[in-house]
Amino acid sequence: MNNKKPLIMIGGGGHASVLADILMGQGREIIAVISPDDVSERPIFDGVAHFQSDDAIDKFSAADVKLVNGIGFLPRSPLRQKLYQRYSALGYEFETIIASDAYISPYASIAPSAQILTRGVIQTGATIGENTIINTGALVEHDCYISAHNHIAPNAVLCGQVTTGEGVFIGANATILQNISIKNDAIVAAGATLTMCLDKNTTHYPIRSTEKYT
Ligand code: JB3
Repeated sequence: MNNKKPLIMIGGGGHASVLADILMGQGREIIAVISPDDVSERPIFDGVAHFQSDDAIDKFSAADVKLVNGIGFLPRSPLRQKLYQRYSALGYEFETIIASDAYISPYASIAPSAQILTRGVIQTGATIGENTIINTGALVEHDCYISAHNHIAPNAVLCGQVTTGEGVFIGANATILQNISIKNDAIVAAGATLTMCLDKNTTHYPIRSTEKYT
């Protein structure tokens, strides 16, 4: 019997379903989903109480439950962070999620509320900030420092000593070379290779095959 607190899922879409899959596989109980959109199309939420308004959280005491941030993080979308901060300000705690088949070095540091999904790899000396998603199959190499509210998308590769500011999005299959720093709210597009530091609020795209790689 799991003696951990029951969970409330914030959001009921794709990201929430992936997290619910991991958590239910670990024996955790999800007692409610809060999302304005219908969840009846998602069998994983069958039998879970569904509330459409965020105000429904008032039905649950912060002492008795933990929340799961089931809102994904897409470039320039503040919703995930906004809801995290709203609920945190109300005194609710977000669960830290580590998939059973993720690798976390004993010498890595994972902040509470971070989410390390299936086959995520966090190597020695790496730090993962609060409310950050390390998505399926993403690799965070030794001594990386990933700040709060980042999304490292599926199969992204961060070589050693990469650092990011808050709100950074690194797209699926992107590669970041070692010692690169990426400033707040910057975006590395899916499939891109980043070989130089990236300033805040800027976006780096894959080199088009017709362009000479400089
Ligand atoms: O790329 C990958 C592997 N996953 C993506 C993820 C990182 O981001 C995924 O493919 C999607 O692009 C996105 O996942 P997400 O956020 O689950 O997207 P979607 O399936 O559209 O679900 C959004 C959920 O947020 C829906 O259930 C909405 O009802 C809910 N939502 C929207 N606004 C809200 C609010 N929920 C609450 N509680 N409050 C809101 O204000």
